[in-house]
Amino acid sequence: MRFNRRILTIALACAPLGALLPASAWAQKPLVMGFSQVGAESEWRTANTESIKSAAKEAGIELKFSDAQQKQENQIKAIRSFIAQKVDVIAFSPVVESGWEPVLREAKAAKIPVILTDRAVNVKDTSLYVTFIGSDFVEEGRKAGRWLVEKMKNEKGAVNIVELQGTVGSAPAIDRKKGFEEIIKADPKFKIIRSQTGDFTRAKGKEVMEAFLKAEGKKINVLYAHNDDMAIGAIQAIEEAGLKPAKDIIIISIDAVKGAFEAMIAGKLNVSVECSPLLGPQLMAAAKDIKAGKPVQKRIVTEEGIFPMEIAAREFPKRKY
Ligand code: GYE
Repeated sequence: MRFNRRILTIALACAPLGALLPASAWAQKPLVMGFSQVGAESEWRTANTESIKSAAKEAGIELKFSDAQQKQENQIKAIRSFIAQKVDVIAFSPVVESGWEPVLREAKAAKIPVILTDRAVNVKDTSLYVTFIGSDFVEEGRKAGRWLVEKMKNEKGAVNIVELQGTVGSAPAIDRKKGFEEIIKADPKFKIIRSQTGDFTRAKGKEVMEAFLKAEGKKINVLYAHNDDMAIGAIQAIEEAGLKPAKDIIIISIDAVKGAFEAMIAGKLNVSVECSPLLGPQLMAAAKDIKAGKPVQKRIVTEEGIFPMEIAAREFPKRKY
């Protein structure tokens, strides 16, 4: 009995100790981040995952990483589990733009800040997330369009374009289409004759390109692919159809991953617009700032360029993804 009372006394004496600890001692406690990734659909995504994991390690942030296999329901489940685990920060790359309000409201009610990386969400209440770190996809589409307009400036006849769209409903698919169309519509000779999703993967890119070739054959002058992986898949389909990629069909894509540089050096891809997947360091910095109560910008835009095949060999050794 006496022994028990002693334990109780010690416990009570220790209880308020935490509150008396200096702030620096609490700062030692690693920040815990729950991250819900889209999947592993492309070379871009692999580099993005790698960037996030290594940046977390470097920043001393404990990362709970979850792969959604390109399914929104899996992302919602993961976010709910992060809320239940009371993580310090939730970050995610939303596979599609819409349908996020309920789960984001749950995170807000639990007072867990949310950071969006890579892709945006379509919500009326923007207080549901703290910041969005990622590329300007509309501008990427415009860059692709501007390159094509310049390339075809002496062309008098129709320019028939086929388009391989990214995942249906995803921010990059919606925005890259919008930006590209905005530029090419200035000249009616540019016509998108077929447009279909290839879900950002090589396999689907190849499959859909085969269908385009079957339906349109030699009428196709240009392929605009929303990412490099789909373009690489399509290149195979074009070769198997007995045509020369980048010559018989001009090919434009987005991301500028290593695979695209290899294709450009081999003379099979004309141009790739850069989209950097190396978002890890910015994400970890933002998470730390948020936890420290520092203000963060609502929108953090990644800086990017464009790489035509003529400079691919020179640029290749400098590429980090
Ligand atoms: O372009 C594509 C990936 O959201 C920017 O997703 C990203 C896109 C990227 O699968 O390759």
